[in-house]
Amino acid sequence: MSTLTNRLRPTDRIVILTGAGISKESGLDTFRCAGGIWSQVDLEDVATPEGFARDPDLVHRFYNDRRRGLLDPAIQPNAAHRALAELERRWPGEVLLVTQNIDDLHERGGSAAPLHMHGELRKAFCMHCRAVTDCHGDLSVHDLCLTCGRKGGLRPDVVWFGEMPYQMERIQRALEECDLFVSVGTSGHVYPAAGFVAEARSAGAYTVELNLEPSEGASYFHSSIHGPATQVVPAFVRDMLTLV
Ligand code: BV8
Repeated sequence: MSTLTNRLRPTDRIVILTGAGISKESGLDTFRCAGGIWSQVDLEDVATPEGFARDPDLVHRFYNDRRRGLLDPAIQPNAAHRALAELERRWPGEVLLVTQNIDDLHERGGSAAPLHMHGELRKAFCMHCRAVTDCHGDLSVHDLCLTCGRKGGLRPDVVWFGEMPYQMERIQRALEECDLFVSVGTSGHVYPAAGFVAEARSAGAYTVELNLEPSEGASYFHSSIHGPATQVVPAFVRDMLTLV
């Protein structure tokens, strides 16, 4: 950490990428850990446009269950979400929080505007008129779009495999310009997110991984701090804020 704090200035720009690991201690499953989501259901069936075309009811059930799970009072933002929100608030330089997660725990933990590159569970997308609307209940093929009034076009506003993640140009610009890239709770398995560390590093950023264990992209990081997010993230933010 001293290497990092010796070289950082409070005006430096930070890009943070989070994955399912940051929400694990809040009670949400990850995807590729033992017993994770992709061990319970085949991603081809529920996280691809082809799967949705084949069986929209199955896909709606999959996302309805996860959306309902977010309403469980036991599911709350944790100390890692809150620590990143504090860093956003107190760091004088620009901080861009990019999340692969489709839950709303960053917002509920105090982050002002997380960039959901893989979309959001609590949003619906109409394939007829392309409107994105809030969605707090179940979705089905029988629902009418509140914007265009047509039926059968609503899907979760979630980026599936083979689909373009959101705001990629904005993310690429931030990676080219940042001085520090921090990855939290992601396996580094899914692209293009998994390639962000290499892009940031080649553009001159210092790169740090905060994860339970080395990710698939571990070799790209200047430094790694391994442990549960609710321990390593608050400690990392505390060290960073000694510079402010
Ligand atoms: C695309 C849906 C064209 C939402 C998801 C090269 C370049 C570009 C694309 C590709 C490429 N190679 C392959 C591809 C295609 C594909 C891909 O990456 N396939 C993989 C399987 C190889 N990518 C795509 O299709 C993407 N789109 O390519 O469009 C394009 C091309 C170029 C540029 C732009 C666009 C679309 C990808 C999005 C797919 N949608 N999900 C949903 O249902 O949630 S992806 C899915 O995996 C999740 O959304 C999640 O966001 C994502 C990543 O998973 P993680 O968050 O990392 O979770 P995981 O379980 O894997 O890991 C958890 C980590 O946490 C672990 O490391 C664990 O150790 C750690 N952990 C656990 N507990 C804790 C912890 N850490 C800290 N504390 C703890 N307590």
